[in-house]
Amino acid sequence: MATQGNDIAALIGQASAHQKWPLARLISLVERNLPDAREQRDQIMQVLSAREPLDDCNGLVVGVTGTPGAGKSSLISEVCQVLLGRDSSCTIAVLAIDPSSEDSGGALLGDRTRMQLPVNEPRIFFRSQASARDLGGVGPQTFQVVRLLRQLFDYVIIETVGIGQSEVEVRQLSDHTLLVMQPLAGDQVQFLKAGIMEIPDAFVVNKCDEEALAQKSLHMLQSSLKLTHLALDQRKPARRLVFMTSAMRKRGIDELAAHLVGLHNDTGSRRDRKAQEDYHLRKWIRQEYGRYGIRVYEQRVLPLRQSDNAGIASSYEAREAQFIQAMEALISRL
Ligand SMILES: Nc1nc2c(ncn2[C@@H]2O[C@H](COP(=O)(O)OP(=O)(O)O)[C@@H](O)[C@H]2O)c(=O)[nH]1
Ligand SMILES: [Mg+2]
Repeated sequence: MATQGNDIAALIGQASAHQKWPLARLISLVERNLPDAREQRDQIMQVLSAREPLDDCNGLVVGVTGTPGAGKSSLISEVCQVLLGRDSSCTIAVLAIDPSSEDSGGALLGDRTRMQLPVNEPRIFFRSQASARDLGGVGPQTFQVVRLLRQLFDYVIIETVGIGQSEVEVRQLSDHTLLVMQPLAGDQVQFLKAGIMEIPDAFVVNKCDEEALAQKSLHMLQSSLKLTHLALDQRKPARRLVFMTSAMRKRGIDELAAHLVGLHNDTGSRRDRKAQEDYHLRKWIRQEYGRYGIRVYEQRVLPLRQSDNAGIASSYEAREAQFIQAMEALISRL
């Protein structure tokens, strides 16, 4: 069922007031991958950007990744409660990506209950996205949902399961990534092996319910970090933030929340959103049309936009539409 322009403006008005049904409806509109879906997404983004430029400094997007069971959901739930408690105008959207198949109702339910988010709190919105097709779960539709949510909420927190590639993907979605680990679970060694210690912006060692265990884990992580720098022959080792938390005992949560507030208030903490858009547009083109599609994009779309001084600075939807036009023109000549 198509949604008309007026309806879209009305939906956005209601979603801005954080009404759950209009939010859910808008999300399903931007998630759709049918031919007429692009036009609707274009309309939605235009209404949103008329209110506030899409690449402006809006919501802070935080990616939370780590092995299953590390305590990501529990931690997010605690951090959200602290954030909401600190500031009565604070709004948060939580997007939980479930990489398992569509029939994983159990897993989704599990996460929803684990995240004991306040039920009748209008300032928090929870959404889960099942994505069986993309490894690690971060698909093109995730990016579109994040683009929407960050215009409407102060914080967008994305939970993804860390299975290698997804860490790279989540970085392309977020401004800041947190890697959640369990103490002494051998996670550090695994991450070291996988060579992804460089990806997170900060580490969280959760389940530090006991002081001794917490200290031991901190040392292990610090030596892992040192080794990574040696192994990868990196530039000067950057100081990596490590948070020690216990979601169960509510320890270290205030510090982590304060860190996020600091990032939220710092306009310099947002990653280049135009570059992220370009990454996701190319990813979609590659998925749908392969390397040929990328060549068409680079040769026919980017120069076109550059001539009017826009380049990748023009809107995602404008470049997407031009790409499709270029493909159609080429196909019609066959
Ligand atoms: N002891 C302890 N258990 C925790 C802590 N945080 C989470 N858990 C437990 O660890 C299990 C997995 O937590 P969950 O938040 O679902 O992890 P996720 O898979 O990373 O989202 C659950 O049984 C939690 O109750 C913590 O700080 N200490
Ligand atoms: Mg979880």
